[in-house]
Amino acid sequence: IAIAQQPPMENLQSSAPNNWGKWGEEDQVGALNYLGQTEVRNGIDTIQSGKTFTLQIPITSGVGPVFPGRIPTQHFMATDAGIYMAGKAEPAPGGMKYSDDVAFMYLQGTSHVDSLAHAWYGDQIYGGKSESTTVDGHTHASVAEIGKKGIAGRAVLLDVGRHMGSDDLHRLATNTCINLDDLKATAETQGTTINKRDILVIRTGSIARFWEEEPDEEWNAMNEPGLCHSNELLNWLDEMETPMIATDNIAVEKVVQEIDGETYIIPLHGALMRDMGVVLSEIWWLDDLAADSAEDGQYSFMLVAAPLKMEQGTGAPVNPMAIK
Ligand code: UVW
Repeated sequence: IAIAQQPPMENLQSSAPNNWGKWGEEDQVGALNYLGQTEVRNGIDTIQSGKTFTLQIPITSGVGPVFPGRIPTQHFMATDAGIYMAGKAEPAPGGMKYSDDVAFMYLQGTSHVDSLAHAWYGDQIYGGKSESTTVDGHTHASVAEIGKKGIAGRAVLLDVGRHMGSDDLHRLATNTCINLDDLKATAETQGTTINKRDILVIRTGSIARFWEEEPDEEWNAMNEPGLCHSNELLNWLDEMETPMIATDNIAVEKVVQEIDGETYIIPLHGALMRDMGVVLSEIWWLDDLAADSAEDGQYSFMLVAAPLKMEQGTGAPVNPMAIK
């Protein structure tokens, strides 16, 4: 039986930035170390009107945009008024009644933050730790470490969907690659200055397709528009000391990428998460924030987000908040 040769991520990444050891051998939060008190104050300085936006998609039972292989959240009522109505339970002394509920969910099955141990190539994860640290729960760089630190700082919305997409829906066509020049051109059109250590929030406009009854093009995780791998992009992100990239698509990047005649699946996860320690966060709802930014011209804001402290988890849900 012929075993397929794996695409050579090692070669692809051989001249790309690597931040292993930069924040100590035992570091678990990578480029989030760039976010300190100064960066939080820089975020606060952007606040003008006090408008707030929550950026999580709704969690709806049985329905939701998920990466192939995952299923949407299943939500069940463990207790509700049915037990009282059926005479199976009495109200508590004093007359109070209550309901309880349970969810089975992929922790990356909604807007979520990935741990730095979530994806890797070869036999090492972020920081050079062995891939064996992921077995039966992450003993290094779990998402709980990001939950404990929290994410707060100045963020910029780069509405690439509005800049490069269709005029009416402000979204990118499926399979569109977003390159560094596109990010820079979007910032220039918006009049946005990207500062060092800014959190990058990139809007493709794509995720809305999932909920449309008659989508202009059917939503499909594998053909969503997203960032594409290039050393130019990686070097710029490294120079900008980018702590985190958040997007409204399924995987930050275009899932399938052809590079120098090779096919790669999520190569930027290898480059950004494993090698550079840049935190990735996906499936955000950015349309309301983007519409407001298009109206008032303010694309920088205070971002506050903390994933749930799922010990040993590879990812966790998040409901980020933008404050303008
Ligand atoms: C994968 O890309 C496999 O997962 P996520 O989109 O959560 O990073």
